[in-house]
Amino acid sequence: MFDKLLSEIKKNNYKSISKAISLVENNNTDLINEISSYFPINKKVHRIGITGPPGAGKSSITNLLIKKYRKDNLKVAVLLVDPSSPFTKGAVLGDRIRMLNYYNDDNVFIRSFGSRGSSGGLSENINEIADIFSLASYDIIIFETVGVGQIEIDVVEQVDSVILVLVPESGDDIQMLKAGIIEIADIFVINKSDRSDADKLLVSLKKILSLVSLDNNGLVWSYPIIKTVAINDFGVDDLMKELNNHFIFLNNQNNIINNKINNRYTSQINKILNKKLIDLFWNDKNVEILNNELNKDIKDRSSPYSLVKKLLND
Ligand SMILES: Nc1nc2c(ncn2[C@@H]2O[C@H](COP(=O)(O)OP(=O)(O)OP(=O)(O)O)[C@@H](O)[C@H]2O)c(=O)[nH]1
Ligand SMILES: [Mg+2]
Repeated sequence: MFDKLLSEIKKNNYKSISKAISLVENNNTDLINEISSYFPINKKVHRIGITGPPGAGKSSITNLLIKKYRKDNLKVAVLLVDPSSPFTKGAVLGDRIRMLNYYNDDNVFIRSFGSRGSSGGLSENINEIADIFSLASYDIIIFETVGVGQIEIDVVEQVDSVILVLVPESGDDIQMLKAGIIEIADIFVINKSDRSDADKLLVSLKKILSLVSLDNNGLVWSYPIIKTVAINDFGVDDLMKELNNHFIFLNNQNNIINNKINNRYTSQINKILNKKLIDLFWNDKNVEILNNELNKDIKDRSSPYSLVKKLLND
């Protein structure tokens, strides 16, 4: 059914890639199944997540990474998960304009996604979206997300290497570290290190990292902290070096990459199961039980828990 679309994707046809992504994002199961039938796709795309608070410099860093990867003749896709906050819309527009530098480069694909209102279409189908880029022979996919909401965390959890970008002056960053992103991050960046207090953050970050047990199946990854000044292209070469090191690390330490792959696989199975089970569950009989309850006055209804109990007959 999608033979033509898939063969165009293999030829790196921008429009076809874009169309396939939209279809997948809207949970087009036919296409998702066809993509799955190519599974496993051999080409290893390095999936990079770059996350951090609004305005930390994620896009500035991403822009430099694109430039540097292109110098190495690698194909790069950048997927921006738009912040849901209306306050940052201007910045998203800015990202688009800055990234228009690559408009004429067929080997750079840039697209932004709304994280609100897409009902998780992106985060639910990250694997399929990554597979589309594998088919089109991309080397790198960068997912830029603002590290706040669940959807963003869901995205970041499914990549190979996670960069957490922090800035010296924001106290909230430490809050975010507590919120669990620190366990997901592989590389820490202190951007805007041209400002004072970068070293203060470096010290507290080191302290926090020494407290949190970052377990990678007993294998040692150094969790580098890199100071950068994106506007001067300072430190981003080091970041790229660490990204490459991390990818090599993942691929050398078989049990780790397998662990990541296994987690991804399991989460995909769960995702499919959730959907199928819910669809199966809502047969006519169960819909009737729910409707009966809805027809009652609110004060006469069973609690949601007891109704579920009744629905499950337990
Ligand atoms: N002083 C200084 N400013 C920087 C640095 N890096 C980025 N900026 C500026 O910070 C602002 C935000 O940068 P972006 O790259 O758009 O940040 P972002 O994290 O992508 O922002 P959102 O996508 O809106 O969350 C821009 O005005 C940049 O020019 C830096 O190292 N030093
Ligand atoms: Mg940005």
